[in-house]
Amino acid sequence: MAALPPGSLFLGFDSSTQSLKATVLDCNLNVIQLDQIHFDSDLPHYKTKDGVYRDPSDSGRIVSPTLMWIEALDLVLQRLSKSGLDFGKVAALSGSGQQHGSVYWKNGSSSLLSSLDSNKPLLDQFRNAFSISESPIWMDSSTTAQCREIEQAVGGAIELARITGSRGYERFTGPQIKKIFQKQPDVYNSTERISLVSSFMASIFAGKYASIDHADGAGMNLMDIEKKTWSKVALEATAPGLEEKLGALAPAYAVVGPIASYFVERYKFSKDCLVVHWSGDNPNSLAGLTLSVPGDLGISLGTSDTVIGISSDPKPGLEGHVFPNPVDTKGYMVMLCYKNGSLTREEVRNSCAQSSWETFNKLLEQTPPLNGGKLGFYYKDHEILPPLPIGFHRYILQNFNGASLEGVSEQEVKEFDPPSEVRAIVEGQFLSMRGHAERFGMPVPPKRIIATGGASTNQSLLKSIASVFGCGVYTVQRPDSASLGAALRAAHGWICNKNGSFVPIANLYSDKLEKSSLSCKLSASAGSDEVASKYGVMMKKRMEIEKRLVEKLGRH
Ligand code: XUL
Repeated sequence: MAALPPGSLFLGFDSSTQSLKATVLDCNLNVIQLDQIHFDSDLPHYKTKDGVYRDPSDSGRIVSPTLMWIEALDLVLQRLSKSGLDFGKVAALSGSGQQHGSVYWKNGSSSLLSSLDSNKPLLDQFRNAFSISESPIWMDSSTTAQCREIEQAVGGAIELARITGSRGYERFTGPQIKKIFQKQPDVYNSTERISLVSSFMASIFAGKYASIDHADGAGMNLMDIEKKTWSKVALEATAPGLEEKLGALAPAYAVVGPIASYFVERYKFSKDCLVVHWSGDNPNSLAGLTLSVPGDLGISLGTSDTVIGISSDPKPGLEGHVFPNPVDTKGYMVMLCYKNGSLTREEVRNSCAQSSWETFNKLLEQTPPLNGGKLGFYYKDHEILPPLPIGFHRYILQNFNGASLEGVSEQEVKEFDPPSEVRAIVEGQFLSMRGHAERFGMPVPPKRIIATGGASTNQSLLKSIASVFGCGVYTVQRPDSASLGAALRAAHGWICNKNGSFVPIANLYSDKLEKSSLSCKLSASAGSDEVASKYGVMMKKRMEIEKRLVEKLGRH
């Protein structure tokens, strides 16, 4: 097998909701450089809040300006160059896109892509390239009607999950495309190509339309996850002439092509630098966390909180998502996704802990596990799992001793004291993850949990995860596993290309994992089995209350 050439570098990006990050790995898989563009503060003229626009006139509509992502790309390359990165050494690049978000290329834009002028910034050249200037993103929840229509057309929610890996979800790209087709047919008809955020960024680097990869493609309610082709019934249920606008699918480890001459001339990349297909941030995190056996669970604590694991024989159902594994030819990844992650924790921090994480952590640590039976549901944004609207719901469990639910009843209350509120949001989020992971068939208890994402640097949160799940929690050296995973996948794509066929990703790091930036360490030991079992009882009650809330308030 070919080895990574000495002196070569691999560049990974993460085009996420709030920022564009870049991570550079050397050929020993050590991070040598990082940079980040924060949309709200570095590009204030777009006037985004948390990288998005929340549309007050259309409930649940959440979008981001497509051009902002392009401007961020030019800016991050300039910053990397200023801090001394020799782009000429980059053998391959790849990236992560926030999943599900979509970009609509106007008729005629393919010739624009292939003829970029390296004397001009990217932004100037793409101003007229899109038929829609605001890309719908994963936070959008305005397509419930389209989800139900698609489910019905293919034979029901379970059938859609069986084919595509997920039932209809508002943020998934198929329902978003259907809404555009229904509400703005002219716009749909003037679109020659629809990209995901991932394939959109790859297209710019390659100077031609890049395929959607199998892992991110599974987040659209459009791909047959077994055959890894577009599903005819799902396409038909969504919009006419769609297959042509989506282009062919490709494995994540395949190469789109060499980098476009624009980047060779403007940033001095080598003309041999390969663009490896970009994928979703969660699939790339799976790669970056080196999750490899069923029972390894990844928990990403970011704008969205996600739980990811791997499975050789997944059973898609009404809960969670199944995607092909981006670094394997056979396996799958399974995932749960929560919209109310860091931003909601921050809201409670601001109202109960004087806007300070230090105070928040102190309050968390001074309250007992199980919170004296106080249980909370906190949705600052429309939640995905469960499908509930904005709202906070608080309960006190009467007669709760953690042994069984016999004689336990709940009383709804208006508020908790600040310390209880802090513990209630933290325990509530992790209990929900445990409950849904168990129901989705992820191994219980997990063998180990690897935590990542911005909030995984918070030791108090890690301790809570360890005690709710009853297993050790590990952390990687860097919390940004999506851009690290993308850089690793760039190296993987390079090796597969050199080899002329797929190479298991473990071959890249088997002899050097401990010495590389991919190594992980135990950050919180498993809590006591007794406490974990009491949390198990509390979790059952939580799932009961959640079911009732969904029946009463949920999106159907
Ligand atoms: C996953 C999802 C989010 C985004 C965040 O389904 O919607 O995790 O990928 O970038």
